[in-house]
Amino acid sequence: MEKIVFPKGFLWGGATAAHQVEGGNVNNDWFIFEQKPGKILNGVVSGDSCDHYNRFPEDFKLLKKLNHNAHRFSIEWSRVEPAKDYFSTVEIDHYKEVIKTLKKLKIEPMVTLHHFTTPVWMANLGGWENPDVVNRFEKFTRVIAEALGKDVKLWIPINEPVVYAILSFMDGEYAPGKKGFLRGFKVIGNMLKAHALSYRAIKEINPKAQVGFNKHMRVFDPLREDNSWDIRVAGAQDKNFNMDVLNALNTGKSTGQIKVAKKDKDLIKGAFDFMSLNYYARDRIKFAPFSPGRLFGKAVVPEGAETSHEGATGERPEGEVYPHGIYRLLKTLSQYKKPLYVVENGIGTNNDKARLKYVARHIAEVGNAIKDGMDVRGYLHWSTLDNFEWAEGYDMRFGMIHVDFETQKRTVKETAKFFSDLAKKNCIDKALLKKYEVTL
Ligand code: IFM
Repeated sequence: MEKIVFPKGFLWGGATAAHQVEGGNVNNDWFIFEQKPGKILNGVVSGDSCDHYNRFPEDFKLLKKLNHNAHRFSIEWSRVEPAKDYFSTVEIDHYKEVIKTLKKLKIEPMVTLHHFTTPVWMANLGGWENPDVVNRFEKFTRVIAEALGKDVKLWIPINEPVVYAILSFMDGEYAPGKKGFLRGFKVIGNMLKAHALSYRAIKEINPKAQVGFNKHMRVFDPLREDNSWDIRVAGAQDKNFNMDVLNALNTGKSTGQIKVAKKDKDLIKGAFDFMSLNYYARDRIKFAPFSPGRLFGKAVVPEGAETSHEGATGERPEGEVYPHGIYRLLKTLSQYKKPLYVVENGIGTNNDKARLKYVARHIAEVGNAIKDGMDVRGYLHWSTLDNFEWAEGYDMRFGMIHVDFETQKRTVKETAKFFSDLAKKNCIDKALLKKYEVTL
């Protein structure tokens, strides 16, 4: 095999989100949601999670040992602003310390400002359905950027806006558990505007900051390649889930169901310095005449295909493991002519051999994308630590590092060792693949 070499300075690391790892988050809407029966698999609550709020110094030292040079995490809005207009200096200092610790270890911080959780006070005002959320989020952004801005180069205002709108406001599976098609699109519109206000606020405070738009993308291919209905609905899902929000951001114009007010055109148009991709799996779409809510398509995993979160016991629909998908999506994102980062990619499984293979194959495809001229600057794995996987609770494990939630003991999995060797070499070569007994 030909060696797959990554550019000098390429970012290697992992990603987490506050509510999934910190523990003790009691001022956000997820905390309220978790207490309701039947919302989380096996009735668990996030509780202490990985206790990363207290253990971050040791966790970061471990990441350093594993040759990570970047780390994505989120700042919990409900900690920093636990009550409307009250900003906690204690919590701001906590995140200053988090960033200082990373910088000391020469691990580049990438900061997310909203990752699925909203302060209870904001949720009580209607959360992301209330148009005022955009001003509230901008205010929170300004407080953080003023306090921490000079030490952070890479920012992501909002994690996965479309996924959030679907799961939290259309399907009701995530907090705050609301349902409704139009409601979901209203939320995407508000998130797009909030992203743009946050983008401009961060740039005003620190013009050198790089602020990216985050998109969870899936590959939608027809289940039956020659069936015109499958082709049509797969295309519609790709447009609706992947492309509309990206094109609304790029042009500042309403696209598909996403409405952008004319007065907001200049605010939104081009409000991103990089695109950040979260990629997990492919959906093979079959025409489903009785599924209007899913644009008449249904995702079907072809028989014998590897699935993206084997080992899960939950109800979550599975996707098909499809490493070349990451290449195809990076190519799609290249049309916006901005740098690209993969900021989530992983598999929820207790089988670490399957994870290692998944990671190796996806990273190889990222390497191929770079070789073919795409400007990819980093790969951050989801996730560094096993953590609270939202409605799936603690059963679905995505970490490179195993966490025993009883004792808080961390154990490095083989995948983490593979990743560490790869980050150190900055390439995939025969010796690496042989050592970990993996084929591409
Ligand atoms: O755990 C989530 C994360 O919070 C957002 N992206 C997908 C991950 C795996 O489901």
